[in-house]
Amino acid sequence: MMSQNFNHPLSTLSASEIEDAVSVLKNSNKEHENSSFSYISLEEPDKKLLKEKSNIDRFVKIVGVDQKSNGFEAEINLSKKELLKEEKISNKAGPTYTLAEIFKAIELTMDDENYQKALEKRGIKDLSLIQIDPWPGGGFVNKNIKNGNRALKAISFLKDSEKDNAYARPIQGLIAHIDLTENKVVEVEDHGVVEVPKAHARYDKDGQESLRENPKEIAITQPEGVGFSVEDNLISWEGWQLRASIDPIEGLALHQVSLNDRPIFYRAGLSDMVVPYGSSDPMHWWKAVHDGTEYGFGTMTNSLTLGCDCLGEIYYLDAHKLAFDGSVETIENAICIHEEDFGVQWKHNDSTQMGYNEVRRSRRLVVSSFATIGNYDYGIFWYLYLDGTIQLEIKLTGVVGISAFHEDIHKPGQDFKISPELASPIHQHLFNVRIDWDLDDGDNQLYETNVEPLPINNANPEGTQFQAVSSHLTKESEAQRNIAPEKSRSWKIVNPKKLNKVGLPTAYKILYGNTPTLLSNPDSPPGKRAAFAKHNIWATPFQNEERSGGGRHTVMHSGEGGLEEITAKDRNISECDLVTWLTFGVTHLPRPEDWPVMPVEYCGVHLIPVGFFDQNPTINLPPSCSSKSKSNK
Ligand SMILES: [Cu+2]
Repeated sequence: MMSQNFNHPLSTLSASEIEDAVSVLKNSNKEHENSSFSYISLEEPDKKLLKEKSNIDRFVKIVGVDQKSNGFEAEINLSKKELLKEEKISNKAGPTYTLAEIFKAIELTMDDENYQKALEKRGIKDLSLIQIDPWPGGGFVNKNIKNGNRALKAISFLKDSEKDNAYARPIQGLIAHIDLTENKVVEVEDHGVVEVPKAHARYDKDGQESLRENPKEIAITQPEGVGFSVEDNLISWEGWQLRASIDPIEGLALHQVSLNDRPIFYRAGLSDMVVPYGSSDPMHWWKAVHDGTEYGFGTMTNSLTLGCDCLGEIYYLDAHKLAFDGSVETIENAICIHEEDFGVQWKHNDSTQMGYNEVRRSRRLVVSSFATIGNYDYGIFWYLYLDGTIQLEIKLTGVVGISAFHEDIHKPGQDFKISPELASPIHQHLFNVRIDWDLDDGDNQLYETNVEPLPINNANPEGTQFQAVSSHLTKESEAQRNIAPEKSRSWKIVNPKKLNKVGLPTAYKILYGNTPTLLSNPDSPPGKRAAFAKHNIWATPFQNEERSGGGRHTVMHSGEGGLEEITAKDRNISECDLVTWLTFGVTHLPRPEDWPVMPVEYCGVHLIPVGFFDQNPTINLPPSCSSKSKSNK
């Protein structure tokens, strides 16, 4: 158990630290007895200070909404047990919704007469099986919501039993608008009755007609023990060192990632994400939720189950969070750490030496977590490899957005039939990951490389030649770039002061596969609110308070504080404490196979050493083969 004293300035917050912080806040300001809380987060110490000394005071931030529905942010010195400052947050760009607000929206909707009448029109009288899903009220704010008030929109589904999957039976056409500040439903939009779909679509085992036979068990065992060690939240493995934590907004965050005592990056986390919908369906066209800043992605982190979520020899880290009512909730097994075999690392079969075969196996360290935000589940998986590669993979699963299908409402290309009665709208999931680089312990530069064919001329008479062209991106405006697979475009983080054996600066490459950018019009509310998603890469000189791609507080906001504003000064980034903001994701065209629950879809980015090492860093791997493997011979 963690004691009240933290082990390291980047140790995760303990339950007792959260309790202390809440009592400091409530003792300093009695009004907070009735506040509801969005989250508590560790105010990470200045990294320069952290490099110099480890005895640093501990600071936290508590964010929430007071009884009058005004947002607040309080900074507390935990070491001195004192409230440093408290600020009101403008509700024009307000703090993350609290669970109390979500419950309130559900209750107000349930009790609303117009809502009940609209249900009656659909033949629904029993409210006990209605599921109401509140969605953020920003972006397209209902005309009856007063300027500066907090709001939610609610859509509904009908279950037929406790265990039913409500999403199979959407109540089409009905949207309730809730003013959280005024405590009332201000409008029930009704776009007309469409029959509630009849078919059920459960995804639990009891909901299936039959189950296939149990597949033969795959047991991952490590009879000699695992190859990694964990102390507090510090993880060590094969030369890698890093800390892992759950940030209430970003979810799984990595800190101080180094390899063989050479720093690579100081911090990486999901700065924001957005899920914009592209359908004209009245139930969906306005949706563009920022799951990080609007709902608190990290606060929705799952407790993982051994052998199901994580297979093999697992080390778990717990996380503690501040619940809306001021109590502490522990998320057991929030972060899963384990090793995975990853096929062949390198191989050569030398045909000149009678097929003499050298082969080494690859493995990776996996640090992962899952968060569920409404109907969707997102896995954040960081992989560290023996060859210096770092991979971030996001896994998307859960239940897609749905409507009761109607041929007058739904359009091919925008709405996809996923069952005879259901249509699912086209949409995107766009993630923005902020990486604060510290490559080889110094200031860094950013380069873009494109591979281009050379013109036919005397030097290239047959037109066979092509070349890589690298350019140094020296200003924020130059570093707002998109992928170009036809040019094998990539970006490189460089430490100009550290040279490798061939005399070139050490570097890491940012490599994407296929990934989209935002498809909403740039002048539309989602285009402005999620401007970070317009480019696959942005770069800025480090500023501690610049942490969120969409803006620090995005509830009801119209785009304040996001990357477009952050980079508006067009600062110099030619050689600095460099931060990159990487946007990637998927454009989701739902298919029948996504129903009733979506098989995992993957997206992400690779960070690959380029001249960071002088040769293949896995050349010294011993040629050991697994003694436990069996074959038919
Ligand atoms: Cu999707």
